[in-house]
Amino acid sequence: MNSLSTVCAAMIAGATLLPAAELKIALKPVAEGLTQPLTYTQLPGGTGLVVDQPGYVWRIDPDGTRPTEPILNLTDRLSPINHGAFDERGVLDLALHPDFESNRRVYITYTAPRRASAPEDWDCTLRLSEFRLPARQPLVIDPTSERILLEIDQPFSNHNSGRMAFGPDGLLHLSVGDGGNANDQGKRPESGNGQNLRTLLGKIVRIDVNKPGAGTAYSIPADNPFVTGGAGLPEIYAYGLRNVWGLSFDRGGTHELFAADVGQNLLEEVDIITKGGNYGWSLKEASVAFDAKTPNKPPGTVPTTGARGESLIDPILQYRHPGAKKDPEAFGISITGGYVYRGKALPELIGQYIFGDWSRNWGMPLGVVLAAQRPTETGARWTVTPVQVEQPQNFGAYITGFGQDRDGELYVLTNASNGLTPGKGRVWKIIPVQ
Ligand SMILES: [Ca+2]
Repeated sequence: MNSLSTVCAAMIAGATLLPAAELKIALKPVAEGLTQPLTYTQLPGGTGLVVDQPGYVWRIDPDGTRPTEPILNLTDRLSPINHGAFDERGVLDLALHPDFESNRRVYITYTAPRRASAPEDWDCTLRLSEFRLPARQPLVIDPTSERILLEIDQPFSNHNSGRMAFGPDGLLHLSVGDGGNANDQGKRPESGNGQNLRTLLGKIVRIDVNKPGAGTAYSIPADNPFVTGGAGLPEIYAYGLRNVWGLSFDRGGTHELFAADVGQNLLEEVDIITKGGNYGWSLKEASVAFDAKTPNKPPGTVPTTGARGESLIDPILQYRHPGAKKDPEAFGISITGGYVYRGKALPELIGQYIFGDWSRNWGMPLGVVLAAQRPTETGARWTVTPVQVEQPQNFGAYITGFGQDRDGELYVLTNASNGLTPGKGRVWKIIPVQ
């Protein structure tokens, strides 16, 4: 088979219909004319904030209007990005401080130009910064209020992750990608960042943003897993992750931390993150063994432990990429994490983890909304069900993120193109079918 017919076969496979969906939703437009929205969150009172990857934070007023000027423009602080093309750099996430109403602090992650101390052949520096959003009108994030908390150099342009979630402990959890390229084969000093406890690449870090530490703008929680013993960097909370795209705490239940980890060539996964957990990458891709030399052919022997004898934790769910054969459990090629639904409008979704996949195919906007149901049996995998978008019909978009409002209702963020093409990005609210 020549390469063109391989591509055609893959496109046809990606376009085949999903199994009949038991769950149905409608999407109500919230914002359009964006480029690639990655985050939707709400201020007290219902004003929405939307992160648009090329450098903007927009405000959606409670009446639904979006002012013509962004609430924050970070374009002059970003690393170079490929406008009009696929790119994983830019503004990546925004999170409100748990005490936002009193301190008006917001946290933003973005890719900054490579800092002077980074190796010359590395790409950019992931930056976590605090900003202030004063209560006065007009409501704008003060760009001069930036306080840089953490910088992590990135060897390649992709796999920056940079997703944030404040826990019930008040601590900031930040996912950091494995540094990119592919197969966890980084640049100097070495490859295998996911398992390397001397780098923050391929990790979830947990820090206290409320007080400075020794030589840092943040402090290390006393019970972080590597605070003592010297086995790893003290910021590390969990490791063995590739490129988490979607990090959220369940606002109900036992407040579990869900991370959707984008896979390499075969499998997408969701993990429930626990302190000190090793999630396997790149010894494993989801539940199968991984060898960077044969990324499409998992070795037969599946490793069960990391370098220190610790158990490798399997995902709570995983699914395959669509291939040449029809496969009802091959939902897409790049997972987009969401939230456990704790809203009121869609009772049938309560307690399910609502997420999606960017697309079933690289070249076609075939994003998929998915719901995962917790198993009744301890240790069993969660059951994944496709969710049918009934309205609008022909919902053709790449799914770039999910959002949650003050009431626990969920939002879907989309891009009709696979690149940073102005005008193709939208935000939708998930509502019942009318
Ligand atoms: Ca894993």
